[in-house]
Amino acid sequence: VSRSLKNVILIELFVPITLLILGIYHGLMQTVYRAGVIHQSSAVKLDYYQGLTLHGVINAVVLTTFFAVAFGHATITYYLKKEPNKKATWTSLILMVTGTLLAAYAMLAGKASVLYTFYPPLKAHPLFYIGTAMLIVGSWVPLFDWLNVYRQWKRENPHTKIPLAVLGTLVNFIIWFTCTLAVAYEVLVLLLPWALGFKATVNVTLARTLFWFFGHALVYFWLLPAYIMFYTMLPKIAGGKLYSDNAGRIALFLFLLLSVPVGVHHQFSDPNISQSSKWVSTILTFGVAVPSFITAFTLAASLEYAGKKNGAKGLFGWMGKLPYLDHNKYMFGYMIAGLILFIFGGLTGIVNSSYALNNVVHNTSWLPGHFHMTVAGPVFLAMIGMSLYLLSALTGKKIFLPKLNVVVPYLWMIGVLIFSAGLMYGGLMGEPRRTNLGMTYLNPNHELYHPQWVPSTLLALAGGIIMFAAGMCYFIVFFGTIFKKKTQEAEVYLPDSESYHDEKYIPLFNSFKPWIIMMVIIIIIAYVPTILDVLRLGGPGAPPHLPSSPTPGL
Ligand code: HAS
Ligand code: HEM
Repeated sequence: VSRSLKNVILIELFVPITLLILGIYHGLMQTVYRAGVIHQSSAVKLDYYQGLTLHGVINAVVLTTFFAVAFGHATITYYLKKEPNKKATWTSLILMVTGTLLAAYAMLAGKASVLYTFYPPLKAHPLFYIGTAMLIVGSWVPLFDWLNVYRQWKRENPHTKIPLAVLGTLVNFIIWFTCTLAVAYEVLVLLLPWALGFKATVNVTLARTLFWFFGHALVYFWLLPAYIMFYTMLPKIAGGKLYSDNAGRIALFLFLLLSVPVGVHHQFSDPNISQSSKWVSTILTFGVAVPSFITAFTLAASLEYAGKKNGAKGLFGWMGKLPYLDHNKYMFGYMIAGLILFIFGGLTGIVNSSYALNNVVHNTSWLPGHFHMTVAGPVFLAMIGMSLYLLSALTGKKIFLPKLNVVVPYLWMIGVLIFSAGLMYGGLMGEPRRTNLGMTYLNPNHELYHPQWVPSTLLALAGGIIMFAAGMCYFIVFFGTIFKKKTQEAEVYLPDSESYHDEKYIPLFNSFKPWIIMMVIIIIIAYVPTILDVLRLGGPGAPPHLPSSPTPGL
């Protein structure tokens, strides 16, 4: 790897991990507000919603986008043995860093407390929207450059299977490019002119719909770098092989088909979208769970094989023969802890997507319970684990405090399980999300005091404290590694699993075109009626109400 690319990747890891200190601090503060430990609207000069915005944006938008680009550079370079273009990598980095600084300024100045979903009627300072747009455009640049590198590789290797990690990276960024087109339109055409004062009003329902066109594909953009690691690295680190290479390909292409057209499942309660569009969204969402089920069974089979290779006997003996605490194989811990969380994250996702059940959980604290077991579970753990791995590989420095490092993911996992259990238990009793409970419901001196939410919020607080402790241990290891002396050759080596069933070359699983065409068709089927609904029912005034339908507007 050239010095230039090394520096780009290292900066792309260093910037978000440093900001993460602020992001994790605000996570803890959220549990403190919610449990009613403090009864105030701000702490350390930062307002409640300002803190929640910083928490969501830094952890779920900045960290994930920077990491996906850095990891993409690493996988493309390692597997295709060709480096991305120098100018493109630096242009992308500069755009992303500048955009992040602009958005960070707006948030820290208290002028953009619009939450990480930033749709109206909440309004931010124009710099927040400009910064976000720059971050997104910066992350587009590598895709077009990687596609060039890929085409060149394909010409030289016409009948070779696309390496799974490269397939995953390209699928992920095609999803990302497609879904961000909608949010770019939302930001540039609807929000920015409104924030700059050129337009007095904004179409809230259209903006929300465009946001969620982006918003659910976003979660798979977060997930796929972790999936790439699970398919290509986990089996090898565990001591075995990937059960089936084709299973990985099918799962990745199914994500390409189904990640975007499911956004309406975030809008089941929006009155301006018809029941039929919502029903289609439920069915497609069940569909997008399929590649994760395929992944669950493929990985379980791969781990079983590894455990048996490591000497396990009996039906479940393999579970005991995996390198959970081997500090030389610490990435195993970061991945398995995330996978265990994802079993619960996935099941709760299916509850959310069931149209009728969604009524019970929507906008309650059940939701943050769900997504801390997904984005703050497999995604976050894989990302911070791999950041450490790349840091050590690219600088030639050994990990600082390896025995502490190996327990970090398990500590985090225990924290998340307790934290999410508290939030979900509370959610089923009606505890709202995005609410400073300490001001009212969790304040014994307030007339709205809800003592039945005391146990659930205390449970979430206990989990939050454990997660915070795990986060601090991680920072000690990460920054400690930066300050160590270089003791080994600085090179990128990614553990690359062999396949147990290495199926022969099948053109359909090695070409993007047919899948992209199918993706566009499914998006049209799901979104044309939805947008028509929004334009028809989401105009000015209250939505029409028919007594025959319990949902207004249909
Ligand atoms: Fe979700 C809301 C439905 C996956 C993130 N989701 C959210 C929000 C976030 C989020 C951030 O339908 C909140 C947005 C907001 O602020 O309003 N979600 C789903 C479904 C899935 C799903 C069906 N979500 C994710 C992932 C996320 C994420 C992944 C982040 C990365 N979600 C919803 C819905 C809503 C929602 C509704 C809106 C709700 C509302 O009302 O607002 C599926 O993709 C999940 C499929 C997953 C599985 C699990 C497979 C299990 C695996 C582990 C295997 C373990 C092994 C280890 C092999 C089927 C792969 C075994 C070894 C041993 C040793 C034991
Ligand atoms: C929101 C806690 C780490 C992503 C929240 C909420 C709490 C919380 C209590 C607010 C729930 C609400 O009132 O609606 C924590 C703690 C963490 C942590 C204690 C660790 C110490 C993370 C990580 C990620 C993440 C690592 C992602 C990588 C989010 C997102 C939101 C959120 C996206 C939603 C913000 C919003 O509703 O606008 N977190 N969190 N969190 N968290 Fe975390």
